[in-house]
This record gives sequence, structure tokens and C-alpha cells, in this order.
Amino acid sequence: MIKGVIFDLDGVILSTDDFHYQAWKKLADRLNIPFNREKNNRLRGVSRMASLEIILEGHQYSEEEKVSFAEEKNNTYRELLNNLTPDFVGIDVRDTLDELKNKGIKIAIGSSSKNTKLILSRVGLINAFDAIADGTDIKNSKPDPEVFLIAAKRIGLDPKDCIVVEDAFAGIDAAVAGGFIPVAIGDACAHKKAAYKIDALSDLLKIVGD
Ligand code: B16
Ligand code: MG
Repeated sequence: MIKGVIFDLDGVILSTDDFHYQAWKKLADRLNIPFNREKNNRLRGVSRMASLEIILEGHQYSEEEKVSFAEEKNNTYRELLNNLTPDFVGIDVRDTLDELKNKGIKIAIGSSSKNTKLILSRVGLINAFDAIADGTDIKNSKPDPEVFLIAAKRIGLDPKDCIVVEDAFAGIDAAVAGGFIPVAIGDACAHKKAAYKIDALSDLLKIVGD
């Protein structure tokens, strides 16, 4: 029986994944490194520094330069986050979270992002979840299951009783590695190990009702 749902943030609860793309694209263009949406899909769910390594593949830079590039990208990203307001949260997302709570299902966030709490505050969802686990809690980012295991612990549930909803291949791998039920949305729907593939978050209501 499903007792909990752990949501990824960027690309699942919010379309902040597009802000990540825009911020990386600005950096890549400045460095004259080719970067497109296909390559961006490899960055989904992956930490900031690991994302930078993927962008810089085949190019040599010092550690100091890499730290400064990551900071530059994060500054651009945070400028874009200034556009966030509660209107950014889709009605389907709000209704689904409410419905899950009404059914007595625990809900949590499991995100690799260190900006998670800033984002949730800006859109008015900081108190909407029973627990938040994010990039500030973990040593290893997805595909390591650490962030989801922390989220499950914080809602007091066993991974086998929890769905993980992900838009990233790395996130589906992490869910499988942690013993969760992996549900894919968006880009992750092409992942063979997704137990369910959904078009909208409200499709979860059918899955938990199974
Ligand atoms: P930050 P998620 C992930 O969030 C993003 O998908 C990924 O693109 C980003 O690099 C990572 O967070 C770290 O984010 O730079 O804000 O700490 O999809 O796990 O919610
Ligand atoms: Mg994501």
C-alpha cells in the first residue's frame, strides 16, 4: 500500500528546470561551449558541480575556474528565481498535493537543489510538505538514493511504501537504488525502470488509489 509520495522539485513540482537550462546556456555561450536542451537532459537531478563537469567535457579548466563558473551559473539562476511567485504553481499541482493529504498520504520533497527552500518560500509551498530533503542535506546527489532515503526517514516511512516522482533519469535510478516505487514524468518517461509514467501530477491519484 502506498503511504507516501516523495516529489522531486525542479521539473516535477515546478518548471524551474527551464531556469537551470537558461542559466547553464548563458554560461556555456560565454565560454563558447556547445550546449542544447538534449545535453541539458543529462543535468536533470545532478548536482551543480557534476552538471558543470558534464558541460565542460573535453575542455580543461582549473578547479578555481570551475568553482567560479558554478557560482556564476548559480547567480544567474537565482536572478531568474526572482520571477517566482505563487502563481507559478500549477492548479494541477496544488490540487494533487491537497488530494493526497486528504487521503492521509504523507508528502515530501527530495531534491538535489541547494536552492530548494528559497524556491518553496517564493512560491508559497514552504509549509505544504510533511518533510523536505534537499541538496543541503546530502553528500551524494542522484543517482545516489541518499536524498530520498532522508525524505522517507523524515516522514517515518519505509521506501517500499513510497512513490518517488521524477523527471530525471538519475532520479529514477536513485529511486530504484533506494527501493522506492519510481514514477516518471517528462523526460524520465523514456527510462525503462519507471514503474509508472504520468503526464500530469493528478495521474498520481489513480496510482495511489490502485
Ligand atoms: P542547485 P531536482 C536538481 O534539482 C536539478 O534538476 C539539477 O539541474 C540541479 O543541478 C540540481 O538540482 C542542483 O541544483 O544548483 O540549485 O543546487 O531536480 O533534484 O529538484
Ligand atoms: Mg528534477
